[in-house]
Amino acid sequence: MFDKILIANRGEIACRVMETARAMGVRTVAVYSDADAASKHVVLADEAVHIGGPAPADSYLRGDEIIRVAQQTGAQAIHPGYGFLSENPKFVDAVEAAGLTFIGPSADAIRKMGLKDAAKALMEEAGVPVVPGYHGTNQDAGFLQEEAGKIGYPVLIKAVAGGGGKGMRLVESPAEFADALKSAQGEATTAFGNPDVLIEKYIQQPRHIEVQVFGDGTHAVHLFERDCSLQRRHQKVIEEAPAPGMTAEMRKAMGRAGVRAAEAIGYKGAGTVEFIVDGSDGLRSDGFWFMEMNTRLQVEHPVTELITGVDLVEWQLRVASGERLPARQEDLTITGHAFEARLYAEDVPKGFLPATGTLTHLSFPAECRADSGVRAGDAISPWYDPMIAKVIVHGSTRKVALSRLARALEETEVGGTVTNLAFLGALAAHQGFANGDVDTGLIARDLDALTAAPEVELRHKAAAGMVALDLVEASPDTGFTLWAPLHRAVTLSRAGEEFTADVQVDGPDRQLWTIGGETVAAERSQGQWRIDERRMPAVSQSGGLITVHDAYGLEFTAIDPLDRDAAAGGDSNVIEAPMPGLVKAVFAKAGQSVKEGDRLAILEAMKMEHSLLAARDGVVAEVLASSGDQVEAGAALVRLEEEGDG
Ligand code: MV4
Repeated sequence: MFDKILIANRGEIACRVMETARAMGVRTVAVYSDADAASKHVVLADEAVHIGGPAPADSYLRGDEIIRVAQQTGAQAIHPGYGFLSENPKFVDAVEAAGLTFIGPSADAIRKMGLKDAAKALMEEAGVPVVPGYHGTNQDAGFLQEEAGKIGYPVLIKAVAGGGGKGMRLVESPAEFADALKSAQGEATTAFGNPDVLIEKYIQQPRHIEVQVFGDGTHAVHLFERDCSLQRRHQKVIEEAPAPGMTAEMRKAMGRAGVRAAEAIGYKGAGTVEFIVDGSDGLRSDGFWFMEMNTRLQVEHPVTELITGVDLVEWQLRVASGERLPARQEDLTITGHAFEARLYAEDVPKGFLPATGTLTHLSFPAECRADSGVRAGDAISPWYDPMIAKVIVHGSTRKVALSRLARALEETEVGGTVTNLAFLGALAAHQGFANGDVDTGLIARDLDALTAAPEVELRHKAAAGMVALDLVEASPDTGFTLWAPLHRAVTLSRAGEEFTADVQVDGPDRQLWTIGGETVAAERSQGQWRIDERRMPAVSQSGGLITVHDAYGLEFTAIDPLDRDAAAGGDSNVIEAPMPGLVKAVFAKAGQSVKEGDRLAILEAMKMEHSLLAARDGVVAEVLASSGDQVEAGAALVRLEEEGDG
């Protein structure tokens, strides 16, 4: 086994790898950017080395610098985590050329899976089912259309270099083919510098089921499947293992196909073979097809760990250090069911826009596994993926595990930023999901219900008022009776609506709150406040942002009467870039009338496109950015006329 390894990553996956390394007695070296100098992964490591600026290109993508740090610190191997350098064959070559071990597959195996058409041909040869279609080199438009006719419409055109749905076009009939092909090739050229496409039969109501494989370079085993069908715009939201509705026969067939795929490329380490499954009418043993192979440990690996009892990072370190596969196929079994929900700092009403902020409060119930790279007090910065944590649960059955997930999400508390917690909670309570009727279209179909604003009760408003007026900790010992006025009031806002909360303080343990003409009592006994006869939820405060930790976190803003505009939650006149990125499109034109929620621009950042929406109805005064601009976080893109102007 290695004595010391370097982790070429940050956040939760760097922490995850370090925890196992530590448990195995392996020392760890962290690398970090300026933005991560005090982060959790730096503190967890035995030593940490600064490698550059906050932009990934200046730090976590600097392969040469990372290799130099490994040599300097005496690390024998490099764990790449996921993202960053994890699937970069040139980095693997450089690591090996430096005499170090890459904890993962060979550069050759990564290259073989890098291009969709070549990977598909290889898999077909290895006896892995692939979607019927054309994946050859002839890119002549007339020829491709002929192939589409042979496959039968509807067909899907995909970029061979593609991923995440980029360069993908659904074609329903021959008449649409030529235009769709042109547009797919154009997008593929812009995004990947490679216009080549392949044509596939379109699978209706697809499910995404992937097989976890593990190889030693020659032989491979599989650790069963995960279902990742709950996605929003190709981003996974909730994953589970095993897949609902999976039969023993189909599991065997998929597992075998995964092992064949891994062995065909001499795979070493943890990998995932993704299949598309026709979910329109139950699962069938002949109804799954190879999509792609991810040659790394994946974000959702913990659900596999919880149902198999295997620590996949331990296996990675053992196999990379030269040990044989730690288990035979027949030793591996499934126990119970597991779910993972990805908790993000994002603004769901603003179209799931990534958010930033300092986490003034962060707590998870003891009953779940929370894999996180941040602690209370840490910032979610605009530089990286805004994932706060993965909330992971296990239960004896799917039903038990799902109720544990729902409970864990209800008991998760995040203060200091908006999150997708309520959205995750709504998914965990979704009837179709509970029935196991999952497919990749579920979220889009029920988006309105899943993103509905929660009911705010009087007691929540009173709780926010208590925080704003600093009346939670009031006690006679702190001289309460000396300074307490009989009546105080504060103006708060939530979701653009303002209200005034008026309190009559009857003593250190009793307050009467009047809000919108209704009155509730807050009473304290044995140190616990009750409002309207209900236990007061936990609360947290970050600057002017107050979070009442009920209904997945209700955010209020305290309005300072001396500084109304600043406290009202930002300037609704200006649409700003929420993070650094590339302006992909600007739809707003000066003089144009817009409605709240209208899409005014698209910003590409963190490998995703984000719609920037109008915060209110109004008229566009000025367009300050154009398509193709690289902008900083906070850059003004579109300005609306002052309300009441003109
Ligand atoms: C498909 C498909 C239907 N038929 N291929 C989307 C991203 C890329 N990795 C593969 N994708 C799809 N390929 C055929 N022949 C539907 C999708 C698809 C999808 C696949 C997996 C998970 C979510 C998805 C969401 C929309 C479309």
